[in-house]
Amino acid sequence: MNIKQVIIKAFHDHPGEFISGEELSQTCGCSRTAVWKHIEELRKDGYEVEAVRKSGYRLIAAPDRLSAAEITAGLDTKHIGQRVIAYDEVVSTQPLAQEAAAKGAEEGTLVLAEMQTGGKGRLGRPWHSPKGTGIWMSLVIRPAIPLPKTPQITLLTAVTVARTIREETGLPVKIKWPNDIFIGDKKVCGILTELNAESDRVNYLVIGIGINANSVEADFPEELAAIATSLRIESGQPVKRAAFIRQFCRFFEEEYDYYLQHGFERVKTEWEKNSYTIGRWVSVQTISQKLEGRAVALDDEGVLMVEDETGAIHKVYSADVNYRANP
Ligand code: BTX
Repeated sequence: MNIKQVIIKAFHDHPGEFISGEELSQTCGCSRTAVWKHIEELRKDGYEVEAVRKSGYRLIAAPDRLSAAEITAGLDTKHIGQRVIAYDEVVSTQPLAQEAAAKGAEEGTLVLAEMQTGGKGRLGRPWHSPKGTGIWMSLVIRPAIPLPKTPQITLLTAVTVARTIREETGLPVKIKWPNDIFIGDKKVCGILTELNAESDRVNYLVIGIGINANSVEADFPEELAAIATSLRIESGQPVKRAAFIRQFCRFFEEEYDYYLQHGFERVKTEWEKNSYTIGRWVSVQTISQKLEGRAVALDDEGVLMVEDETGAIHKVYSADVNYRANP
């Protein structure tokens, strides 16, 4: 941690309290003048800090910016989110996270940006990522699992995002196969998992997560207005993005550690419980086939099972699913 990060952490550890210059200088291992200079820099970054002679410094308000210091201050995970690479504007966080992973970035590294000019969805689709409104982040993980199990990680991520939204906002969320989070009939989050592997060994996964956090209706272009929503639109409250990300990191680590030790069962149950898809009549387009039927369950590996009109069960590994009125 650099000195600014240490000061921010100290403020987070003492909410609403004054911390003396002397105490901060000891915590940071630098002079009181150096503390003062760093406080000035924090002010330039948008932090509102009160300074009172003899009492010290007190944080009045932190900016809603996704800096590494804001996210890691008070984050009590072992790995997930402990290293954050934060940008103002990027094309997409995905290739940056892949590059970091290829250079050895440790498990749990988060790459995020205030804005993406070329945010990526699945199958080359765009992901609209305007400035300062969302959570656009890519998480690097290195699970020791066989290649065919990697789609389970997308389902695990969806379950974790859903839980975080519920806990942080109280909103009712549903997961749409395989990786969209919906509130009502509108998408609030998309997940894109990319993989680097050799034969049967996973080197790393980069999980891209896009959450419309504080967007207002005017932030969505016309083509998204009817299909997209944000946490703020739904709850009427702005979301504290750094706190949201910390909570996501905690839940992800808990779920991921459990999964690595005990397998997929818990994610499967949780996914089915939160599913928008199970029980619905769907039309499925894979690379090789098109079929219609009722989505009945996930199998033990996380594959979607669809029962057609003849009662035959089809396994859907990777596909786009559209919803139909029940026949
Ligand atoms: P997807 O292919 O399931 O969804 C893309 C589709 O969703 C688009 O074609 C469009 O219809 C719709 N869409 C685009 N932007 C939004 C939005 N902001 N809200 C709701 N709907 C939208 C989902 O792909 C995977 C998205 C991952 C995004 C993250 S952000 C961090 C990381 N970096 C990056 O470039 N991508 C990931």
